[in-house]
Amino acid sequence: DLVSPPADSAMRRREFIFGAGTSSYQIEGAVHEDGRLESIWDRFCATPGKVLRGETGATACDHYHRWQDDLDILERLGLDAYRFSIAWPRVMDEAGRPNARGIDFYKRLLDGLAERGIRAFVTLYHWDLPQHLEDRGGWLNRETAQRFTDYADLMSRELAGRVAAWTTHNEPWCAAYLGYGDGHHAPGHKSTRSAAQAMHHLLLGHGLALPALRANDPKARQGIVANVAPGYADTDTAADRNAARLFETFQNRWVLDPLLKGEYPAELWRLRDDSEPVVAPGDMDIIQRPVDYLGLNFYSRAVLRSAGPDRFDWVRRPDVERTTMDWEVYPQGMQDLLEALDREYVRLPPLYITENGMSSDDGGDAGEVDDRQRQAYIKRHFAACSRAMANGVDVRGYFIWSLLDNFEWAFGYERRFGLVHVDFDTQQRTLKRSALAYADFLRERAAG
Ligand code: GBH
Repeated sequence: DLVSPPADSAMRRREFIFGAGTSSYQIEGAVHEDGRLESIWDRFCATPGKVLRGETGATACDHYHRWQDDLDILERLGLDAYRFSIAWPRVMDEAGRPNARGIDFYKRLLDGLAERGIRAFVTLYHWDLPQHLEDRGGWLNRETAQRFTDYADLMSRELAGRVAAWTTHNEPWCAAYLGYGDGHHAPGHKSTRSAAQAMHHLLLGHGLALPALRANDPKARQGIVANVAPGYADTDTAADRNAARLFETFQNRWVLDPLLKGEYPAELWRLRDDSEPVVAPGDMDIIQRPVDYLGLNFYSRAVLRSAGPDRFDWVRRPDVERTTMDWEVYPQGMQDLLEALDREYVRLPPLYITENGMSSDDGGDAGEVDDRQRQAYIKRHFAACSRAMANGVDVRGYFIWSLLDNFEWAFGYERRFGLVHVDFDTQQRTLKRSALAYADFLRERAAG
């Protein structure tokens, strides 16, 4: 089969978790139902020019109504775990009071997973901030970290006992930098100073939420998910090697250093003339509170060359395999990065690959979806992860992004990451060959 780790891989051990992931705004739709409030992504999508072809998450995969079918697909695939996110605007009103109808949706979903023997990895924040909080400054307002803690406290009280692992934030780098720095994501601010401040408040919210999650749901694991990418020097010169290092500071250390070392890398504030965030006394101790695990989302690598002191440029290598996102397929990068993080961070907790996958043109036909590029992509990344594990890196699980073709943020519906094809006219789901091959491997592992 074409989607499986190598025969001798530690990933074949029974306790290693295989799953797939989604996020609320990308799949749920039903944006006006059961008291859901507006999110920053509803507002961003309604702003002309922000999302390709003006597409929105208003319907998406209609998962809010089709969740049972989607759980049946998870069961059919034989997955150990499902990673999804809760839509904050569904579960609290503007005064911070619980919205029972919204919360009930997630209770039904979690019960449905339990009935099928599938563990839940639940993300609290996958970018859909309630718009009323953005109207008060969003992540630029320190108060939002406190509101996030209230939300985490409420969810972990309501859903305690049903969740295997809580994730505070998905990819703070994207939420901070794409949302407040370059403006490609909601809420669409463009200022590097804002990005640094938004990042600080996101991380502060993470740290503040941890004690509540632990107290309310002591059997669950608590962690955070970061997007990471290794940087490679275009040429073997000191200047290009430094450019690669600066990229990794910007992309990886900006998030991982405060979490695992309790400090921001000082050189960060020289890159692109960023300015330091306002940090109150004690904040860094809150941010570096221990977590049970770190989730890593891995897609590609970057190749960099120097563009002067403290400056780097991306280099587009010709003649390499790419996905329809135009991201290079470079599995070796996963092994290199995992091993580098293992060397770099003394306090590195157990790891999960919480996202890995690719977008491809799989054709719009129902019936058979022949996505052999995805099958090969997954298999090669499984092998890279296995090599890192053989060299001592503690990886506990692996989630493919994504279960379903879905709303790919600023790119709308054209970039298809799913193991399962979705026809967005009919909402018909079709398992792609990658999904069938993944299921074959999981069945074989369960039997053996
Ligand atoms: C994830 O973000 C999101 O969590 C998910 O919602 C989304 O659907 C999925 O990925 C697919 O986009 O030159 O290596 O730096 C992805 C974060 C950050 C990954 C920027 C690619 C640029 C390529 N992305 N990164 S690289």
